[in-house]
Amino acid sequence: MAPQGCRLIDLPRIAEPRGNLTFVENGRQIPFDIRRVYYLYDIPGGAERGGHAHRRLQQLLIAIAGSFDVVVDDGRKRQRYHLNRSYFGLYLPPMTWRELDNFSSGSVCLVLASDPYDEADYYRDYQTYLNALGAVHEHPLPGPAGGVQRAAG
Ligand code: T46
Repeated sequence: MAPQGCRLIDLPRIAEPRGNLTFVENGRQIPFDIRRVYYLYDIPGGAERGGHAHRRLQQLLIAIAGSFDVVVDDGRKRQRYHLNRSYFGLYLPPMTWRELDNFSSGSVCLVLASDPYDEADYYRDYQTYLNALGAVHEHPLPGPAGGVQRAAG
């Protein structure tokens, strides 16, 4: 089972002989209004990103070029997603721990976010994150990532 609330979203794809087009609109394909867009690029081989959770932020992660993995953890369940299609987005609700790795050469991670950047919204320490979840989850299960879920395409 996927961590609480996390899911792959199949985005619209207009396929034409001259190329494909995918779009995202507020309140349509994703469950939040977009208030920030950023992207990760020029990522060196072996690099790891993330390693934190957000108190309130919702995000959609898209492999706009190349591929990478996102390990998602809600304090009870952990799932590794392999993103390699620009028409799939991984939705991450608030209070979701994420770690990104296995970036392919030339990969780009596009992120649509529900709020502007705010360092106060981060849990950057895993134990602090688990403690914050304590009221909700009594038996957190940190541990090695399980099987890989691949965006079917
Ligand atoms: C996530 C993954 C995919 C800003 O100034 N503005 C921003 O919008 C962001 C996202 C970051 N920053 C600054 C904060 C740090 O000084 O850029 C530096 C690196 O940020 P961070 O360590 O958060 O980067 P990642 O790639 O580890 O994580 C980011 C997002 O924070 C996170 O929510 O899901 O990208």
